[in-house]
Amino acid sequence: MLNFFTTSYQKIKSALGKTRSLLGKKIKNLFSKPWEEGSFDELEKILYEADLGAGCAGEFTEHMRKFLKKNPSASSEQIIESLQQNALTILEAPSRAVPTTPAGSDPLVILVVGVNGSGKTTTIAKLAKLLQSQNKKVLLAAGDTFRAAAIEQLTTWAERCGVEIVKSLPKSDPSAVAFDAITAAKARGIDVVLIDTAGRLQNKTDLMQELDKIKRVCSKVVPNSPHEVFLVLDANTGQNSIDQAQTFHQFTPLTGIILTKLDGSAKGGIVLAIYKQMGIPVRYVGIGEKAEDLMVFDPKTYVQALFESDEK
Ligand SMILES: Nc1nc2c(ncn2[C@@H]2O[C@H](COP(=O)(O)OP(=O)(O)O)[C@@H](O)[C@H]2O)c(=O)[nH]1
Ligand SMILES: [Mg+2]
Repeated sequence: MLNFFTTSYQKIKSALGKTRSLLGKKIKNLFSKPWEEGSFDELEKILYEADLGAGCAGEFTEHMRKFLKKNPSASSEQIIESLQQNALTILEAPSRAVPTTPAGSDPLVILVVGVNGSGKTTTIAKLAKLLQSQNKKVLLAAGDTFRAAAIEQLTTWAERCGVEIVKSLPKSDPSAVAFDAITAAKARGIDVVLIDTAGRLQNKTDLMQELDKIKRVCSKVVPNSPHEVFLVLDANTGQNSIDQAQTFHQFTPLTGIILTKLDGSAKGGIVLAIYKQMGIPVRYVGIGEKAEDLMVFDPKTYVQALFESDEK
């Protein structure tokens, strides 16, 4: 169990446990054997299995080839460090995301999208809790009007976190909910509005167009809003999450990705593949089902934890 003093490094390290057992230990074993040509293929395979994606795994292997040519007698610690540095270079490359900022006293409007079950509603509760801890006044908009249960779920979270919620009847127009929520937020001096949406499959054009309508309505109440569009992705989805991200991005330019269920996923390397292929930053990671199980994504901590094996 995590205790109160657990650092964020330990938290991310433990959330990446499954991925690390695929990656860190295997890489360490690989580099403790005499290096030969076949080792490059082995390295690429290890990286691929941790879901870094073919492009990223290939690039890392190429990087290693150059590094070892220049530093033929590098220790395994130096090699790991060089892999970490390469990963950091990927995560710190310029991003394609263009968030906007609210003007004057306007609330910050965040639209949360993603497929069913990815963790949108839970993540909204977690974000609300995080923002509250920064003394922000938060309001939730129950924009997933598709199922009554979704509205109830968000209501329960709002009560638990002690934040305001604007909701409507099941099957009502989600853009009307967004309109009411942002209007209320402006009137009540709210700092951040978090809009939940129905889980949509990325191939359902009508649902994607509904997102477009929500966005148009947002910008009518607060110009340039939504300021952020977060796509929630389940880390277990692996490479398919790149397809999801690409399709969503096409319909609704994303400003960030929230990767949920990193705890228990062996595919934590997907963060690198997403960044490499999409250029959209992972902003937060979900590491459990409770309201406090959300972390601001920090590339340095992530990269360090990802490649570290337990034995020093
Ligand atoms: N282990 C774990 N479970 C999560 C995380 N985020 C969400 N879940 C669970 O995933 C399930 C679906 O979440 P929900 O928020 O309802 O997804 P939505 O359909 O996208 O709104 C719920 O059982 C959540 O408790 C996470 O970071 N870790
Ligand atoms: Mg939901």
